[in-house]
Parts: sequence; C-alpha cells; structure tokens
Amino acid sequence: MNIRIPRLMLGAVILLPVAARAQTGHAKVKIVAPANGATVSGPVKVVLQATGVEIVPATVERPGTGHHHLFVDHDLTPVDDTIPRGVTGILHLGRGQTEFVLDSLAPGPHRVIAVVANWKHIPLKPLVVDTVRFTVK
Ligand SMILES: [Cu+2]
Repeated sequence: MNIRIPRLMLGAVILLPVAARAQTGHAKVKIVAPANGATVSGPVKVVLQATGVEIVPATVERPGTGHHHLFVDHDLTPVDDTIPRGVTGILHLGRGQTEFVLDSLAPGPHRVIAVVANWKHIPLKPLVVDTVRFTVK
C-alpha cells in the first residue's frame, strides 16, 4: 500500500514544534467572563482561557504546565512565593479547572485576578496574569 502524506500536512508537522517553542515565555491568561467593567448578577461564573501553557491538575510536575488561581478581592501575594492555601479570597483550581463559580459575592464592585502557577504553586515567570473588575447587582 502506498501511503501518501500531503505536502501541506508534512509542513504542519515540521512547523508545530517551532510554534510551540515560540509560545513558551509568552504564555497568557485571559479572564473571558465576566467581562471587565460588566455589571452581572450572582452567582458569577469566572471563565479562564490560557494560551502558551498547558492547564493541568496541580499534581502534574511538568515544565510548560500550570493551574489557575483566582484572587478574589485580594491582592496578589509575592510572585516568587508559593500561593498560600486556606486563605479567604485565594482559590487554587488544582484539578485543572478552567471555570469557577463565585456564589457568595456581595452586591457591589469586585476585582478578580487570575494567575497561572506551577505544581509548586509558584507563579510562572514571566507572570501569567489577568485582572477584571465588575459589579454584582
Ligand atoms: Cu495552586
């Protein structure tokens, strides 16, 4: 049997590792929802989208991966340190989730900061971060 690989596909296979490498160091996270400046009613579903980093459970110890963290009305902790656990307003999405429902936000203005950190819960460098401010009615 003669297996023919289309030229185009071959090109993609060769280019893919280069593209993947070009992305490292340029990882980004975006809080897709709620939109910055939005007025929303609770519960508020936070939706996260990461590029250039693979979102995995916190148990995965592999370079190029990480999990999401949410700072809800809480300032960022020092970026060289482990993001603490058990602190009100700091959430580890340690199962590799890309969504989280905030069901106890009081009416009024709020700020959410998303940070991707590695399995040691230390933020990736350069920092992979996004912030939204919104109002719960
Ligand atoms: Cu963590």
